[in-house]
Amino acid sequence: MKRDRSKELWSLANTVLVGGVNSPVRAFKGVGGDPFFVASGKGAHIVDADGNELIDYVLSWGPLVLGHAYPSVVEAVTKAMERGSSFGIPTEAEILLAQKIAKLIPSIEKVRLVSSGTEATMSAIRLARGYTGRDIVVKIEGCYHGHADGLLVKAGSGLTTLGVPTSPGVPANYAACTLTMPYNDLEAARAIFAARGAEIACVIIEPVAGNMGVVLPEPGYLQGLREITKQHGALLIFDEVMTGFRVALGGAQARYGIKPDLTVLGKVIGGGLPVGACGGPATIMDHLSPVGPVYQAGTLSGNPLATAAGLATLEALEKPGVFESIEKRLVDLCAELGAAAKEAGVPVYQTQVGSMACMFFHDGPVTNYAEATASNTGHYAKFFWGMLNRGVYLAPSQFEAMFMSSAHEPSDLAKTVEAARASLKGL
Ligand code: KE4
Repeated sequence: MKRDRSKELWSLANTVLVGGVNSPVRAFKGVGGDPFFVASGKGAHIVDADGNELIDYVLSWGPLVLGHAYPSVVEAVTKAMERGSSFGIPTEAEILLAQKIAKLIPSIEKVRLVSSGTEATMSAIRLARGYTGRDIVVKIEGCYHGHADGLLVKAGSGLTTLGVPTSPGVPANYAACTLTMPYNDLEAARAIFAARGAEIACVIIEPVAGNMGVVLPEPGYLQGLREITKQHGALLIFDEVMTGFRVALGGAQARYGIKPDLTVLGKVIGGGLPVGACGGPATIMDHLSPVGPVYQAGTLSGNPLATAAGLATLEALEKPGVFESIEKRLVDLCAELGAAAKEAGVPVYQTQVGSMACMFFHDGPVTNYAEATASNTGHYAKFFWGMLNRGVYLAPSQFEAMFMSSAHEPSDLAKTVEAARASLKGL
């Protein structure tokens, strides 16, 4: 596949952008080689700078659940732009998006909109500390919650891909306020709380882990965390930046029937524009400024363009049958990919829930970070390039998720399976 223009852009990018990118996962370090540059996207397809058309299963790392340039989203953002892109003054659109979020996610009574998932998790942590008067945050090894200082401890996504799960630059005394425990391990949770329960402000977790590949909660795990946190007066924060509107229309909390104290959202609620959100009961949320003392702010928080894109996306997604049809497409595709791996004699362990999935090059099971990181990343890299050279774009790391959209057609899925059969051979 010709990539001359991408190569030109890549060398140019490296003269002025650190590592040639504005987010590390885009640099293809997890699969080797150089990234391509994208020129446009429509539906399930993207076109790179050399005119190669690719079926996209990354979808901007999750936001584009309707595919690229979805007509009603384009129309909503265009109209909003014509009315002015930002005011720093309350607008009706912010109310409408917050109402939609609160309607779809019952544990959310009040919302604070921000401009990224990182901002949302950072705000939620500060709120939990302010609300409880406690300092310690507990996170899960391999979960990723954006790049706020205290959360870059044993984190997933790009940190795992790049082999630096705990980032330099975070003061040791601050990192000491973050404790970590393995996913799916209630004994570890009980031990941490037995030792330090009175100091713990919150547990923050991706209810379905999506940043060490996709790892599902074992039966009873989330309920156990809910009970332990309640028993010790700590808040349970569900980071649903990725799982929100992907694991279920009401998020993982709806699928697994768990009511967190705070929920963090992003990605899908911006429809491809910068939106994050923190939400929960008013009794907690009203501790945020200007009602309460916990300060939180943002120039572009809730801006008209992003709220227009997010609202149009959720309105299209909540239409009867849309979410289910996306999930069905992914279930069918995963079955075919598993069959292709079996046919090729390649050991894989597959996970899928809602419209997100993962194929670990691993005998299985994969239930936590230690198991996920034992995957054969060499096999993954070969598979990635085999698929890309056959017109299918998967996440450039074993430790990310595969996403489906409502725009993927049966012909896309058939082409994907054919490419997989060829790419799995000889691994
Ligand atoms: P952002 O700050 O990137 O909008 O959101 C951070 C974040 C928070 N929580 C979860 C569960 C997330 O998955 C993310 C961001 N996800 C990564 C990909 N796994 C974004 C891609 C990137 O870093 O470029």
